[in-house]
Amino acid sequence: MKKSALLAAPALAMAVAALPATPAAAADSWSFQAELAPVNNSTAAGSAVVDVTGQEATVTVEVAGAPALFQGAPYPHAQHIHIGGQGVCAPPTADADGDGAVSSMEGEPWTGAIGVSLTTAGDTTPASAVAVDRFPAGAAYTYQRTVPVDAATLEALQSGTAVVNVHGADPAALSAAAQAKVNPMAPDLPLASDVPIACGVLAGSQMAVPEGPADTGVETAGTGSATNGLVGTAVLGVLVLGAAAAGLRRRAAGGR
Ligand SMILES: [Cu+2]
Repeated sequence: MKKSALLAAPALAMAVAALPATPAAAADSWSFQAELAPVNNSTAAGSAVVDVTGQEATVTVEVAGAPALFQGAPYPHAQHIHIGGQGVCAPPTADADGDGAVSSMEGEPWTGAIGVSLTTAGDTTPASAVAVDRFPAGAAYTYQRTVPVDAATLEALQSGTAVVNVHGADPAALSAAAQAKVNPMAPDLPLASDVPIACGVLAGSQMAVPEGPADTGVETAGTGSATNGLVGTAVLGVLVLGAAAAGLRRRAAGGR
């Protein structure tokens, strides 16, 4: 019995070693999701999905409960993928100047700087951080656009440190001190236009699936795991064949 197990083991090990390379078609595409939760005492919330293929990402952002109007017009809500920080939304304690609001600048050590500006048209680099005429506006919206992603943004997404921030607070919801300040990135606008109202950390669904022999189950979805399932069956086949062959050899040697 011991001998047959030993004979079967190398065949299994070889088959398993080939597993991680099998879903090669999925190697340059990933999906990331974030639940956007209210920050800075806002009522805004929603979700973000970032589907990366190669050097492009289709980004979908859904927001509801945001301030509707700003100076009588639909309130433009700047939205970005922040990268290079700690990969968390800024906590209330990030309010360094004590005005009751955590501005983008104050939150940057946590969220990171802007990697992608999720504009509705044109440029999507950090240069468009406050391009208020090219962001979705109003109390609720669904945004979808395919944008370029650079290496730094892709790295942040893959390491789980990319953070989606939606900006544009209701001035009336801020303290008098915060209301009196200007947006440091656009001094003709009030600080309120900069203050984050919803935030979420992007987590990769595919990244959560570990590669290796343990991942041959049927619980996970997608083409990658379907392939794994097939390979898993093949591994089992190899094992059965190996054991059968070993059994035959053992029987022949034993003479029974
Ligand atoms: Cu931002």
